Amino acid sequence: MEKTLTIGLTLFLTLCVDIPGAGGRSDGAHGDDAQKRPSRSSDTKGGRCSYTFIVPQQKLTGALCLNTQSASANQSEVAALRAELRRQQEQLEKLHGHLEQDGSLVMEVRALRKESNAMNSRIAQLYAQLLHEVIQKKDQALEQRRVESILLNATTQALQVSSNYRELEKKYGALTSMISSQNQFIARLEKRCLCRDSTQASLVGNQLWSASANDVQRDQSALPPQQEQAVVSLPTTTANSTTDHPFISFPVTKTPGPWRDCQHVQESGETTSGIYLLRPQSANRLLQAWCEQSRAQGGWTVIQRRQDGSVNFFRTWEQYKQGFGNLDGEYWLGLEHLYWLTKQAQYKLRVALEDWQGRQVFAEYDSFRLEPESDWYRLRLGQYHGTAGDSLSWHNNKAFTTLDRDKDSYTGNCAHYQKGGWWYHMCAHSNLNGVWYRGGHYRSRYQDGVYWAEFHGGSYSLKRVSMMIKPT
Ligand SMILES: [Ca+2]
Repeated sequence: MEKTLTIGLTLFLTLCVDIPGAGGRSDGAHGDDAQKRPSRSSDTKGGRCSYTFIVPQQKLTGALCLNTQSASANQSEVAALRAELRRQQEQLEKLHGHLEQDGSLVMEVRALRKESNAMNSRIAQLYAQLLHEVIQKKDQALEQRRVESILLNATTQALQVSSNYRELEKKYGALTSMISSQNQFIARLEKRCLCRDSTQASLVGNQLWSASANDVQRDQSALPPQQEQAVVSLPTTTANSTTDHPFISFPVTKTPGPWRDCQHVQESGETTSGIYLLRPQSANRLLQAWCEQSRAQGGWTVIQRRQDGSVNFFRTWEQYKQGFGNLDGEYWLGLEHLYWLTKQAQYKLRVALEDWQGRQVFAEYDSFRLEPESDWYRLRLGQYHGTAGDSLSWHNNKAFTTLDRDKDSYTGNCAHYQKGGWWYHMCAHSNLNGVWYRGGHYRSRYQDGVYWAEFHGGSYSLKRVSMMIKPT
């Protein structure tokens, strides 16, 4: 039997037990014991005793069992106590388990803290690295700005130099023009003075002219030494019966020019071959050209000449358009000039060829003109007659092609293979603007010599060639 008592009560129990043979005196004999048990009071009246237990006030958490009956009751109490003990032990074990769990948690927390510290350290390291990189990038940006500034300065300087160069060119052009007019003025003065020694006077004039014109030409540096010598040992104008030998000659003219073409020059009474100033009708442009006044009745405007390989003919459209080379040597007059010249009248073309054995032939076409640049300076050619054979009629009605402008009928660019601009078909029966090979037959991967197929075939590079035009 179990009874749960509430906490905080003072339990007062009085038990009355009948003890036979036990007198009250005995209590008196043990009065000290009574004193020693302050919580006990006794009442001996009627042979009954009573005990008073004063239980200290305490908090009872578990069940309180009271057994006053028997030993079996005590045993059950013991069993209950044991059960209680076991239960408390279990609780203890649980608590112990909790404690252990708490311990592992602590360990885990420690590990986490450690990890966190490591992470912090790593973050600090990364931050330092980042700072370093940022600083480095700033340095690089500064360096880049410095280089850009240098580049800008260099570009400005280059532009300045270019501008200066253009100014110099202008001044040079003006000086050349001035020399030209002075030369004509000298010539007129000479005539007024009725100076009989015209040969000497013309020599002076020629020297002035040759000095200026020689510089005007772009490819002057390419002239071979013997040609430079030819300039120095200038022949007299009366000796200019042929253009076989390169020389400079600016004749003293009766009229100042410019002329429409070389036939106009001839009609003006000028009979000396040389460089003259021309201005085609309706063309607002001046040009210089070599006038051939001795061969084939004269009056020929030379539009192309090859004789020593001193000028490179592998050039761009713009250069073929404007002309290049040396007027007293190898040159190309220029497609634009040709267009304006052949626009003013009907012209014929004469192609003069000479091989390495000195044999000279010619091919003439009774009409020759070019279409404008918008039609790629297309060739319009008349009937052939001559001694060289016809190697140009195949190119009639063909556009002009250069290394940078492919207008030919071939899938590739013929100018790349033949190393010069021409009115290519697919590709050519003739090309007088190819590579000037010495000695005639040449070895090359391509058919790129100066050739006229009807005269020695395509693998023979001619020694001298010239193309000239004249009104019919
Ligand atoms: Ca082509």
